[in-house]
Amino acid sequence: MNMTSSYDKTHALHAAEHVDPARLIGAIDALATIGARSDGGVDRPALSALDIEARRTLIERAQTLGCTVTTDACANLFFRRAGDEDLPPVMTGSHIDTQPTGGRLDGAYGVLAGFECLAALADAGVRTRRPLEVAIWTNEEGSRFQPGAMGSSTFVDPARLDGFRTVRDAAGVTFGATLDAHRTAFPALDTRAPQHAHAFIELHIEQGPLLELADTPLGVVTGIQGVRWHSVRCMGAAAHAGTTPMAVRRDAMTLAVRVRGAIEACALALGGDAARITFGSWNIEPNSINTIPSTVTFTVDFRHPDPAVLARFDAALKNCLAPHGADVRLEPLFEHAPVHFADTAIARVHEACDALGARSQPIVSGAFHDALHLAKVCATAMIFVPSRGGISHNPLEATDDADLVLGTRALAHCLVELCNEAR
Ligand code: HGY
Ligand code: MN
Ligand code: MN
Repeated sequence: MNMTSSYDKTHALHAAEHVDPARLIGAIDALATIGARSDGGVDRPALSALDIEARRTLIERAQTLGCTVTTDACANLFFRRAGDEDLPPVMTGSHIDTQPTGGRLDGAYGVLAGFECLAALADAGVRTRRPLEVAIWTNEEGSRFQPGAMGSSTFVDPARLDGFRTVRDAAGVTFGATLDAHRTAFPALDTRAPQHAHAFIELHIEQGPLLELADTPLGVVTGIQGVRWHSVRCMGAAAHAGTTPMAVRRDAMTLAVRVRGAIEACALALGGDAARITFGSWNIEPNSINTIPSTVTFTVDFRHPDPAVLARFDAALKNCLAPHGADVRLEPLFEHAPVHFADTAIARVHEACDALGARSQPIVSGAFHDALHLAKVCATAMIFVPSRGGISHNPLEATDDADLVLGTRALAHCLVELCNEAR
């Protein structure tokens, strides 16, 4: 059925109605097999062979959907459906790299829902004024290479790429080497012409408990809280576990545990119930049962919605470390202020939820997302669906199929309305 190009509101609803539940869930199941863990989770590190394999399957699918496929210097992928007018596109998408013990939805859902919208538009015969572009942003998780959201960050500020290229993973591989390998893997891909988006809408699982507790199927995300990532390196002296008296030891782990406690106490005192402090990654040298640790390096991940608290945390962190002098070294890895999304984009999300007759509620994201960076250059907002038990970054991560489908229908409605905006 070929719709007229009048761009009236029926197009958005028509596209939403053509979202195919079986096709969406089938695509999620298929992608989850690439990096599948035996416990039902997914381990697909950024720009690993598994990530390349997943990208290859999605490039092939995009080509069957008639999309043009391009990439950029940070290995972001862009799948574009032409509009009637060559205006700045509306973008959607997310990431397909995962945590080591990740779930099958974090990031992947937003990318595959974008693909489902492309397919639903084709099935519905809906044309749009503007192009619609689905993006895969590189290294959103920041688990293999810090910081996170590197792909969307360089899309917005290309000058950041040179610094990112030198970052090394735990095995000593540079991010730049993986980017070069990606280019080799996809030699025929054209480079995307520099062009900012008209708007960006990211669909994502909430990864927390609030929507499920409120029994609300859709979250209208109004912003993202702020984040601080640091690495703390504690130095001691390797010595024999059996012969070295306790009084003369310089045990790096004893120092690290003391420093960790001080940082946690200060974060909770400053941030109260809204504070989120995590010491997730530890590296011990020489990591031997009978040698006193010479060096212990651990990471700090602090989140808070209030910029004043984040600023006070930065200062307090230095005070926590000062008493230990040169034995403790702090390295900043990532920081971003809290973000408030554009009211115009938030309004489109509200409109979509209402048009579908779905209950929704405003929510601020506890996790960061690529929308963090896109919000700097275009009207940006997000849509959340509930996470079962609020669980994420865990193989048990799950969302009811009905919610996954409803979120995708809301995305389709929102994207079509934005695509038909003349300015
Ligand atoms: O850490 C985060 O908030 C995101 O899941 N990468
Ligand atoms: Mn994510
Ligand atoms: Mn994540």
